[in-house]
Amino acid sequence: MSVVGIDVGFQNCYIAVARSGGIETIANEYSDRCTPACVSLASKNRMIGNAAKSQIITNFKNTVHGFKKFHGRAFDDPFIQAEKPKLPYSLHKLANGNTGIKVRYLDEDKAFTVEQITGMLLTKLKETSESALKKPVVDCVISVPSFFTDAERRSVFDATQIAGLNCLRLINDTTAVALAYGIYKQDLPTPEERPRNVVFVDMGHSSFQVSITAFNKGKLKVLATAFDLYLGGRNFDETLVDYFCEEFKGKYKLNVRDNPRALLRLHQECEKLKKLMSANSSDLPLNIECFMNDIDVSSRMNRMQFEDMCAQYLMRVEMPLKAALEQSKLSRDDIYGVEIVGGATRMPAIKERIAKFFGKDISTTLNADEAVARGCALQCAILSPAFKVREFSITDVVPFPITLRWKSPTEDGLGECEVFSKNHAAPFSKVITFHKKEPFDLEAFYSCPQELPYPDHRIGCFSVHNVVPQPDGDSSKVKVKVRVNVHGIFSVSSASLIEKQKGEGEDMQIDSEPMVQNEGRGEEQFLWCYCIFVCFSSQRQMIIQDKLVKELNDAKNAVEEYVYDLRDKLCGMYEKYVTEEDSNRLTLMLEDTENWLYEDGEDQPKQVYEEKLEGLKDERYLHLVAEEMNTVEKCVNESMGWMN
Ligand code: ATP
Ligand code: K
Ligand code: MG
Repeated sequence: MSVVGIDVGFQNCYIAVARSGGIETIANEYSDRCTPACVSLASKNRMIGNAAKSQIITNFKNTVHGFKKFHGRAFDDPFIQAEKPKLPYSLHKLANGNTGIKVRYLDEDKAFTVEQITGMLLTKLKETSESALKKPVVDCVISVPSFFTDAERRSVFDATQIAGLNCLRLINDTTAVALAYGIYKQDLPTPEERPRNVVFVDMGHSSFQVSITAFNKGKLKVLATAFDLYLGGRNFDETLVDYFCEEFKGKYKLNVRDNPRALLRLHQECEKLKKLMSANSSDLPLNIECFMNDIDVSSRMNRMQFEDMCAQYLMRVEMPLKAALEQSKLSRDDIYGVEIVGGATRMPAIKERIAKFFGKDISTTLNADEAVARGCALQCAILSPAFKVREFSITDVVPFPITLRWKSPTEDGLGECEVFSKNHAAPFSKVITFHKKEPFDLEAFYSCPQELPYPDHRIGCFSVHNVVPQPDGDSSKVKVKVRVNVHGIFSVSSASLIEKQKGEGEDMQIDSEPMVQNEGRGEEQFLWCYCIFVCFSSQRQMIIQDKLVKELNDAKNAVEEYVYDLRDKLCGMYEKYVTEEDSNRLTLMLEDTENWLYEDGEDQPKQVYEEKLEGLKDERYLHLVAEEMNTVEKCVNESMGWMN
């Protein structure tokens, strides 16, 4: 069993694995531990990661990056609509209203779902882990931003399935970092002592996340999370891009925004300049040769100037820090340390603001790029029975409160109850008891639409079936189990009918302690409870479709491989055993098959390829050859045995 943790970033992905020596981050085939979140589709093939990144400018229409936040979002979503004009590739409204990514692939126009694109990226990351571990990788833990809602999490989860991964947990970025911080600490307070409270701050390319976590020996408990969804390294790149576009308009009469390639190049150069400015406060040059219309451009910038230009973004650093501290109900003095990760926290101005807010030096002991992946791998190790790791319990939080609503004979026809409050512990199950005479629906939604960084506050509608009155005509007691699972996804997981006990008349009652399922009481009767809809419902159909396509391709490839393999053998190891006449006959057969594959056999059902392969393998003559070879080999081996 594999133990793999993957940080799927907006810009950069990292993989950590467990090996005998412990947790380590691994490099891809370019000896790079960072794999760009980039997928490039072309007329002959697709490229993923570093190879795709090198296509960003040359094949800009079909090179997809910056797609992480499209997960679970409809095409009409304001966020998607705001991103759309900034993208070098096209988005497209899919039949179900979801966001499709339109590219030209294998000389055809295609609209991929974001699950498919992330699925491709994850497939690449899976392969990288497999070549490092030298064994198949299935089990893994993957990070998501703590602010991802149900629909976003479901969508990422679907992508993991497309990639053939078994995601044991979708873990929040900052929680993964907290685990990487805490699990090896020898000096944490005992469970009886006051916990050690640590702030974790992660600013990546697209967003800013903060969590405050309490540590005791053997456990961590997230107290609060806060975020700015739209504040990340890319805002600072864009600020520079805007500035130089303006400057070059005046200085060189260039309209950079009209030229996607030039604009992409400027983006890359601005990001480099931004990074240089983190280490260097002096005046730095920006030079791009043959930038546009054969013109070389050049300019200068320094950190102070840059920070002035970015004042509106720097101002926003404090808000999530403040929000997290308030929610945790701690004071600054209760904070033991502030740990920062994420590439964008390397900017001195960001560090200064964080340090100033908490009134203490910030710590950069964690690896800013790899901490999330390491935490994911640690969580995977904890969950994997195959790997021995220190016991460590993790309690996360529900980021947005969740309410259930149902039809009720009382209360103006509707009953409503907040089942998970903000920062409620997660994963967590609750049992809610209803008194009902007939089947009913439970509608789940996020309670505070105005706080929700997502346009649709509905989560799903769950139907509880087969509810009947008691023989005496009274209501039956129905126990419904609701749950926020390890992935942070909400569901109504089961319902059961319980014989009525006299003297209880309320319509609904909630048990807030997690209850053991199957108490073994004879009077419980399991009820059908299923989900009518989940917003932007998970894409099972697509996954099935992808699987079918893959199986079909595999079957076709198997025929092709067989042809190549046998052809090699005929001029190689079989040569001695096959007469020229037979060899010619077989070569002709292979040629026919190959031609067929490119003509009539181009587009056939899976079964046809399977039969073709069987037919080829059935060639009796080859069995004889193989048999003869085996006998010869055996004799050789035996004689070698004699010699030893
Ligand atoms: P997200 O967490 O938003 O999904 P991500 O995980 O891909 O994104 P990171 O890899 O943590 O993001 O950080 C990438 C960002 O950090 C980019 O904007 C990059 O330009 C920025 N960055 C990296 N190094 C530096 C540096 N030395 N100075 C300034 N910015 C930097
Ligand atoms: K990352
Ligand atoms: Mg990140």
